[in-house]
Amino acid sequence: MIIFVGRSNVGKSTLIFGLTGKAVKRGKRPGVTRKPVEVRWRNKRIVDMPGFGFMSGVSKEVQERVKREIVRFIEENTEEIELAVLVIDGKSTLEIIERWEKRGEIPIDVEFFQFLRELGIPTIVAVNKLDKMKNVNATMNRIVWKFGLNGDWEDYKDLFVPVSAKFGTNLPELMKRILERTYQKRKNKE
Ligand SMILES: Nc1nc2c(ncn2[C@@H]2O[C@H](COP(=O)(O)OP(=O)(O)O)[C@@H](O)[C@H]2O)c(=O)[nH]1
Ligand SMILES: [Mg+2]
Repeated sequence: MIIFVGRSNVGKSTLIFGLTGKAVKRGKRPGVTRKPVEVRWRNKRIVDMPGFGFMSGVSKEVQERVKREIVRFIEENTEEIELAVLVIDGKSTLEIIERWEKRGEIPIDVEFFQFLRELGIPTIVAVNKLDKMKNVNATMNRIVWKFGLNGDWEDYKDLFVPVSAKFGTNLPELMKRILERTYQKRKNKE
């Protein structure tokens, strides 16, 4: 099973479609009313998770409930999840992360990244909306640093992949990284 996690509106569903050609249903208020949505692709289960974090018009309690449900789903399926693709919006992510940091909180994307690592779930961060990003290199370096890793993007090109789900930019690279990681897992199990 490969899961796609991230905030609402970062492009999870668009990315799954871009990679697999499978359309995932979109609810009227994605992330709130939706359960994880599953499609099958190359004999794998691809799961589009509800969006976490802030959504306009959604109460703090509902946000918290959605987050708890995502965490529970991941904990209950840890053994089965061979890879998580954490999708972030490359245009707005740094601003959002810095806003959380100023409040003394751990940004939710960073928290999920660490949570997945603690569970030993291989994770790739798809930095989406590349078409809207300026200074890609500098932005990617800062993102890597904000996610708590030492070094530059150069050192983590297999983990942090900028893409444009909408325009298909760099999707072959992301696909390659996904297949590498899922193959690795299989090999380790043998
Ligand atoms: N500019 C741009 N917009 C994108 C990209 N990927 C998705 N979007 C748009 O972002 C919005 C949210 O996409 P969606 O896939 O529904 O996000 P989800 O809530 O994470 O599943 C839609 O309007 C998409 O067309 C991208 O790479 N570039
Ligand atoms: Mg969606």
